[in-house]
Amino acid sequence: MKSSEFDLVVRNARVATASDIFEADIAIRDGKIVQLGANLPAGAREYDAAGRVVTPGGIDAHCHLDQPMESPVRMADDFDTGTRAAACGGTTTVIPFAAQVKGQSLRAAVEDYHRRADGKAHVDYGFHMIVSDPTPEVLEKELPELIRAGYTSFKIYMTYDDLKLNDGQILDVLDVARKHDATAMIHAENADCIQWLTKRLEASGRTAPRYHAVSRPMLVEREATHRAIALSELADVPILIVHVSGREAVEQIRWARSHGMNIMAETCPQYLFLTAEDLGIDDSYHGAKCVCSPPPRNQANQEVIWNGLNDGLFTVFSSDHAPFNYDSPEGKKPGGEEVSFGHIPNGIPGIETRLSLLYTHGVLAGRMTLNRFVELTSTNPAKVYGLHPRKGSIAIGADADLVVWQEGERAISNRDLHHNVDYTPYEGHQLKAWPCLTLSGGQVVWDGEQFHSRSGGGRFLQRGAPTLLPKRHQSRF
Ligand code: DUC
Ligand code: ZN
Ligand code: ZN
Repeated sequence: MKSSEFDLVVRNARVATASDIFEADIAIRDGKIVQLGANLPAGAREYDAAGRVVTPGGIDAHCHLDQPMESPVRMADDFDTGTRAAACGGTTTVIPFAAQVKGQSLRAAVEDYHRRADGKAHVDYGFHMIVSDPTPEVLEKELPELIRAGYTSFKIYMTYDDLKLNDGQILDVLDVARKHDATAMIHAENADCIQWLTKRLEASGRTAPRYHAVSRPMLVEREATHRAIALSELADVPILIVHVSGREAVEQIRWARSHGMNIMAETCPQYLFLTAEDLGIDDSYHGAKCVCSPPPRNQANQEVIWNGLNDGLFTVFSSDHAPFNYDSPEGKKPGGEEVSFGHIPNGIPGIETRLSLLYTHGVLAGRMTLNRFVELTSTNPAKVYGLHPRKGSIAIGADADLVVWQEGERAISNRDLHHNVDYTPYEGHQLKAWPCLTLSGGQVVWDGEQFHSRSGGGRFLQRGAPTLLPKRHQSRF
C-alpha cells in the first residue's frame, strides 16, 4: 500500500505545451502524469519548480547512435553514452536509425539494432529504418510487416553510394509509405553533382576539410529537394525533408506548400550556429570537426532558417547527432590519417546541446514563442512519428517525461557534456538556459549536476501511425 497517492509531485510549475502556458502542480504515478492542478496533495517525493518553465521532454527524432560504419570508422556514442547525453540535455526520447546494408534484409538490420540498444538506453527509444535495398521482398513483405510492428518511419537517401536510391526506387518506397501509413524522411542532395565536384576538387589538390562545403553547394540540395517534392507529388504521399540547410531548399519547400503539397521539413542546430567557415578558412584539418552533410552555409542562410522555424515552415528541430571522435583512427582521422574531405566521416555531435541552444537563441532572444519551441522539439516529432499523445505533451495520461528549465549564463564546454565525443562544435558558446531537471518516465535522469541511470532503463517504443497530417486517400495511379 503506497503512503501517498502520487510518486512525485512537481510543484508550482510554469507548464508550457505547444498550445498553452499555465501554472500547475504535476502529479506523477507509475511513470505517467495523472493529475494537473492547483494545490495537489503531497507526493511521496516533491520537487519545487517554483515558477520555472517546465516543458515536455524533448524528442530527438534524428540522431545516429552506434550505427554500423565501414571499418575502421566507428561511432563514438552507443545507446549508453548517447542516451545519457540526451537525458542531460533534456531529451527523453530518441529515434536513431537501423540501417539496411545493401544485400541484407531490413529485418536483420532491425534485429541487429535491437541487440545494440536493448538494455543500454537510459531514455525511451524507437527506430527509424534506412531503406538502402528495396527488393520486392523488402517492399512487399518486410517493410509492411515492420511498419505494423511499430517501426513507422524510414529514411531514404539521395546521396552516399552505399545508401542512395534512384528515383524509381524512391517512388516504390514512397508507395509503401502511402499504403501502410508510414512517415518517409528524405536526405536530399544530388549524388552525381557531388561526385563530379569532388573529383575536380581532389584532382586539383583541394582536399582540405573546407572543400567538403564547396563540393556540396546549395544547388545540389535545391535540385534534390525539388526532385523529392516531385516524387512525393507523384506518389501522392507526404514526405519530410531532413536537415534543411538554407535558402535554396527552403524556397523549394515554400513553393511546394504554396501549391498545396504536404511537405514537412526538419532543420538542426548546425544550420543556425555554424557556417562553412567552421570547416576552415585555411587548410587546417580542425575543420573536419564540422564536416556534416549538408554543410553549414553562411549567416544570411542562418537567418532564413530562423525565419522558417518561426513562421511554421519547419515541422521539427532535431540534432542529427552523428558522433565521431576528432583525434581518432575510428573517427575524423580514419586509420590515423588526415584524409581528403571526401573520406572524412560526416557528422557532428549535438544531442545534448540541441534544446538549450534553441531555448537560448530562440525563446529567450525573442525569435520564437515558448509554445513553438515545444512544438518543434517535442509535440510535432511525437505526431509525425506516431508517439502522440503518449509523448510530446504535458497532459493527463502522457508519460512523465519532463524538463525543468533554469535560466542563467553558462558556457558550453565539452568537459561538461555527457557524450563520448572528444569535442563539441559549440565549445565556449554562451547559453542562457539549460535543463536543471529531466524526468524520464517519472524518474530523475538529470538533476542539473549529475546523470542518474533510469532503473529498468529506457523502453523500446512501438510507434503508431503519424497523426500530424490527415490520413491520405487512395493513390491516383
Ligand atoms: N549527414 C547525414 O545525412 N547523416 C549523418 C551525419 C551527416 O552529416
Ligand atoms: Zn541525412
Ligand atoms: Zn543524419
